[in-house]
Amino acid sequence: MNYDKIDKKARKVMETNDRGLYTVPTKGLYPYQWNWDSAFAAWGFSSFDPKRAWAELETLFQGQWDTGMVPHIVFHKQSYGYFPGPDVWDIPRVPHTSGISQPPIAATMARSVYEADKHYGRVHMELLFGRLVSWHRWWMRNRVEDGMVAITHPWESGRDNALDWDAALAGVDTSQVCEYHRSDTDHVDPSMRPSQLDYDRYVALVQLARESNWDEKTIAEKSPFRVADVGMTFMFLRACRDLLSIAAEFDQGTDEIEGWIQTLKQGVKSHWNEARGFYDSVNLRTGAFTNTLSSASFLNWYAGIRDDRQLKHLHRILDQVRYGIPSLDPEDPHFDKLRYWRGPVWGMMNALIGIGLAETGHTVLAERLRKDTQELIAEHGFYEYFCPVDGASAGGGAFTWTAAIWLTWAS
Ligand code: 2M8
Repeated sequence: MNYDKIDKKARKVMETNDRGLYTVPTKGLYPYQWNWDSAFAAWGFSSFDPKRAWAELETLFQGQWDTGMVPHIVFHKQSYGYFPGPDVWDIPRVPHTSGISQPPIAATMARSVYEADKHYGRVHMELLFGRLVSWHRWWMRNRVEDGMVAITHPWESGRDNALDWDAALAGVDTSQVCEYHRSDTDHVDPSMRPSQLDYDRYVALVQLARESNWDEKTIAEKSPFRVADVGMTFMFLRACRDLLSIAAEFDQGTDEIEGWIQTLKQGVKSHWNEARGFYDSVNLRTGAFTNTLSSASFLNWYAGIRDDRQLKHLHRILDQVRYGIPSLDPEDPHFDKLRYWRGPVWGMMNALIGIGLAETGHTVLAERLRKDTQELIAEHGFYEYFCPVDGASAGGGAFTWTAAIWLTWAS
């Protein structure tokens, strides 16, 4: 396999999705700037163009609200063919944005971008640092409960139709959902996307938050959906550690961030599902575990939590599928090898899990994940996700974050 050629293709994917100062995840299916996709994109750009990498992050933060929240989509330019667009969110600000957030990995990726070229990055980091702190503060103030990070919409998790959300979504009333046309299934086979019932519930939750004027307290009181997402807690804890390291290097105060890390480390304990023997999400409306072993459960090492109790699950799963790590345990009755976040393997999740494993000394496992991902991309292309059983490509093609992790981690 000629990796130089694939490197070139990866850059080409990023260039094709480049809209000047931000990238789209892939053209057609996702025509706007997405939050954590852009963080991955910045990391990818840092391997060949630091200037462009910083622009990606800085453009994302143009969407930051006065509250500190950084939205999951920034609608810089109108583009038809995606639902829900800016008219549905209906938020009076420019640039237009969605009203919910997404996994806060920007501090982690900003640190990587900075470390790739400290000389060029210094001034950019100085400018971005305060914005990162205010976003993290927003999470701590509004979303951290018992040290765990709560999501108010499945889209916030980045793992839209993960099984973790099913029980909480069952309480969402869809009787008042307006008529709408979902565009995702115009681009991708519906069997690889969330169900219609899922979509109705997603839209109902957007309507509820819009009627609450996007006020966090009102949403917390009114919404039936509030889940402590194990993936979010791990990724946020990791991001706080990275923010702390930046703060120390730039002679900024560290006490507040250290406090956040302590709180989140306590919260990690509440994610441990003793009966099932894995880290799990918690339905905050009932206090019940979701009993879901997803790829996000394996982000503990990435968060700096050196706990090997899940290794037996990791080995079992890797023995069961050819390409790890699937987004849902293949032994779960809901496992669906091509349906989005209910079975497929995602390159960027492998990258995060693999980095965590490598950092904590599990080098053989980390290398297995890297090789699996390398093979998937080299043989099938820069797809959004893949079948963990036979590697078949799935979802959107020419995907930014798949190209980004090729350039930075998989190749
Ligand atoms: C997917 O989510 C969007 C909604 O945000 C969608 O399906 O319409 C998820 O995979 C999410 O994690 C990702 O950021 C987004 C764009 O790639 O697509």
